[in-house]
Amino acid sequence: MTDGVLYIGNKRYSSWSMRGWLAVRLAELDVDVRLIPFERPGPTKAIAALSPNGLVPFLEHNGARVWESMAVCDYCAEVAPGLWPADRVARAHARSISAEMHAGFRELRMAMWMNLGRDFSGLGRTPGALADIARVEALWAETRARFGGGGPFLFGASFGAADAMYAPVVARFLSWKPEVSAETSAYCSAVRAHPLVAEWYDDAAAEPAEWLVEDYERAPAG
Ligand SMILES: N[C@@H](CCC(=O)N[C@@H](CS)C(=O)NCC(=O)O)C(=O)O
Repeated sequence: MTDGVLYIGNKRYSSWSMRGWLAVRLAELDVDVRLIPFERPGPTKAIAALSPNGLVPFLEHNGARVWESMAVCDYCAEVAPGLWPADRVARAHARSISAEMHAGFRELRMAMWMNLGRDFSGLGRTPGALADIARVEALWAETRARFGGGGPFLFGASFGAADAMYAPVVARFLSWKPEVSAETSAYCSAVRAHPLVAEWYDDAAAEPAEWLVEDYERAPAG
């Protein structure tokens, strides 16, 4: 008997699920993970029926019901405070960049969706997506310069909630290969090599062919 359930969508596509799952795993919550494959056209009925906002991730843990990936990160950080930096100033910065991710980068998310199994090199470079990428690169560089000296992640040696919030952006950069700085590439490599990110990718690669969604597999017009 576990302490609850984390509901997620397809690992291949569901960027918000990836954030919630990473936070839950970093905090080592003892929950069952139930993956509900997306139906298209959506919304997915089984997700709509169980989750308060009709979306995943959705976490039920010891009586708590938590939806929205930022809330899942914050809940997990109550259990495992190390998910946010210990220092007040660094923690404020981590929360700010994570909230910026949660609320924004819409053009990037629309033009370069997450598909862990495809190489969409060179595609999706709309002006809005490129502007979002420039902002992501600037905020990663600033964060690493101020707080990341001790290791390869945003706040140094340990992969925390802010890295979890940006891991699906890394995944997009790896699939769509926009032109980025050497510093950005190094951060992407570090995130991709993290054992939990590697586990998520491996699970995504093992998903059955029936779960593939044609719209997310088709390359956009170059
Ligand atoms: N703001 C939400 C966004 C969650 C979201 O958009 N989830 C998508 C999957 S990535 C979803 O559940 N879609 C339902 C569907 O496609 O049926 C969060 O941060 O958790």
